[in-house]
Amino acid sequence: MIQILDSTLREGEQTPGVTFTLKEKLEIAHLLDDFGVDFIEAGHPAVSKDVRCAVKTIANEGLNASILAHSRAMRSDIDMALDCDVEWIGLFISVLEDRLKLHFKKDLDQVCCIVEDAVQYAKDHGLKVRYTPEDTIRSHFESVVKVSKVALNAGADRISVADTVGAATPGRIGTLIRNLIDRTGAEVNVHCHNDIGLALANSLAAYENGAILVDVCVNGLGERAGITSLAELVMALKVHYGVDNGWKLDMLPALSDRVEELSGLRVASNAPIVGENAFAHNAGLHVSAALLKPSFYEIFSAETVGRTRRFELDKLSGRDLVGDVLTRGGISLNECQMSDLMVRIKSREKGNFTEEEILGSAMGSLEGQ
Ligand code: HCA
Ligand code: CU
Repeated sequence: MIQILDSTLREGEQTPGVTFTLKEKLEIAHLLDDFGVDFIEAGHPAVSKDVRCAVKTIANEGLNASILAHSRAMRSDIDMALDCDVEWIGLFISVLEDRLKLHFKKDLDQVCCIVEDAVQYAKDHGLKVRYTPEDTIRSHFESVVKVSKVALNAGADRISVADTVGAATPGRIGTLIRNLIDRTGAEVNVHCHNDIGLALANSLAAYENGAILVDVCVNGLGERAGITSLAELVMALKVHYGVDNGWKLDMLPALSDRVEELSGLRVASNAPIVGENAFAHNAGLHVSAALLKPSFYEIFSAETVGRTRRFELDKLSGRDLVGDVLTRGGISLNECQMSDLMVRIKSREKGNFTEEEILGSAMGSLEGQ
């Protein structure tokens, strides 16, 4: 089993320059719910009145997804989450040596007491709890085990391994997760930042080693370089592990487009799955093979995610594509005219052609007969 928690409304709103209104959050929450994520992390209620209002509104929308509020490990934050009517709370506090000493000025035992109190308090008030030892990857493993056991004994339902600064490698996070499960018996979640571009690989390694839930954001939003992208995770799970949780895959482009619009954060043209070029073929050889059978150059078909493939027309194009354009345009050239047209196409050093330009040029050849 693998579940997905989408954090576009919490981690995603921590993307520099990105904020969402209540109306926008509701729209995104509904899209995510229709798509089929298991959890929506709706926000951190202690941040502001409008975040509280959004979390509460989303929690009362009657969505299929479970709604989780993010919270520091303190009663005042938990009270605010309780006011929002959420089912789940995500409590976090770091046990990283440096943070304990320099930032919290507490030792590990004191932080364990804080965690114990917070988890117990949340559980006593009817919440389901996941506890995250923030920056799990860079923390001493024994500290992580110790605080996780405290959280579990206090009633925590899950432990989340956070790679807060993208410091993990697949091998390292996989081993950590396997060992944490062995040592604590916890149901483990994972949250991977993308600072070196490894968020997806690390999330998959976590899954392979027993994690039951992966955190994602639409378009990989999040602090700095963001976290694992929803579209990439879902397609990797489907293509490489045969996982299909009934997700509406053809919603991925619309979800991405809408979040792109609302966040103002542009998706790169070469972004996997949702980027403009994700199903665009260019070189003549690629195009002639893909025209014959798309899977020669597509790991999964564009249609799987509700997209169409595109063929780029420029000096790299070959006769198959040009011939296809002409056939669709109802134009038939003889061998000599076709050769002339190909020479004209191949002599444009920079830039591409539209189909209309190709057809216009072909018409010219016909008229010049
Ligand atoms: C943060 C850090 C966090 C927390 C994750 C969690 C991380 O923004 O507060 O609480 O599960 O990456 O560690 O996003
Ligand atoms: Cu994070």
